[in-house]
Amino acid sequence: QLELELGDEIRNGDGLYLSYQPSFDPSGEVMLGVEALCRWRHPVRGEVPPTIFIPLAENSGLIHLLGEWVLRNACRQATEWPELKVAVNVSPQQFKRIGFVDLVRRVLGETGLDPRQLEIELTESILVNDLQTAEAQLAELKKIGVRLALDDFGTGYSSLSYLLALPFDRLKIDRSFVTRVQSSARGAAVVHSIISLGRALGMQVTAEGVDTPEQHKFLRVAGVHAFQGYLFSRPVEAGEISERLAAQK
Ligand code: G
Ligand code: G
Ligand code: MN
Ligand code: NA
Repeated sequence: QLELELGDEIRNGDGLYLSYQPSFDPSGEVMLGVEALCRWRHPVRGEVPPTIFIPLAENSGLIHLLGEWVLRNACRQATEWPELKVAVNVSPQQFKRIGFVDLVRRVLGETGLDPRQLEIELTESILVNDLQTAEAQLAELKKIGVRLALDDFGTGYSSLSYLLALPFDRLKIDRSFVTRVQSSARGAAVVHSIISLGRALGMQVTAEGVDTPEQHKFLRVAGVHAFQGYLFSRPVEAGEISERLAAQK
């Protein structure tokens, strides 16, 4: 039932929208980019959490339609924010589908967005089963000029050597590691090593889910480039991002 409603919503509803969570430079004051996060305001149920409707879309095939909607809307919006990078989450099914790279190229063309502003967020699970195809696909995306981010880093099962041979521009340290930096020496050591690995390989390193000043300080000293989390900002609607950009000038 919910699945049918989601399909209608994507095709011709007005209940879907994007929230944008900013990321900041180490000072925590300058916005560097935003991550587009899909939201669904259901007429009867209210807000349906993405942890419900994203898996529903993935398991029903609707993720292709939904993903295209997200990509198009995020790219169109991003043209109003030339100073920001805009990150879009892409599910493994979308990434693996023939024609995904063409879709990205087409949406960039239609919206006129500078490819360098777009960051595609992928997780390690894209590497499961067919590493060769994934590598070729990543190379195609790099050719278009978009940036690639490895999301939820550290939570998957891929071999580190494989992962690090791939052309990712950014590594996003999963929230579960960030939570542990203050609580144990081991937690701190793991995060230190992720950061130095990313930096040594020339990647930008983002910390996700930063929600205390102590975590911020630890990560800043450890060399993290970009900060995302409730300490700085929750996801907000597009108008709010525009207002903050205006205030920042
Ligand atoms: O926004 P929130 O933290 O509640 O998101 C929950 C999960 O849903 C996260 O894993 C996030 O990556 C995912 N998600 C949110 N928006 C999108 C989207 O547009 N596409 C995909 N594939 N995942 C999304
Ligand atoms: O899997 P992904 O990293 O794309 O998930 C992003 C999700 O993380 C969003 O749903 C967002 O609301 C959530 N999020 C972002 N910052 C924080 C934070 O500081 N604390 C918690 N608990 N969740 C966060
Ligand atoms: Mn993400
Ligand atoms: Na993440």
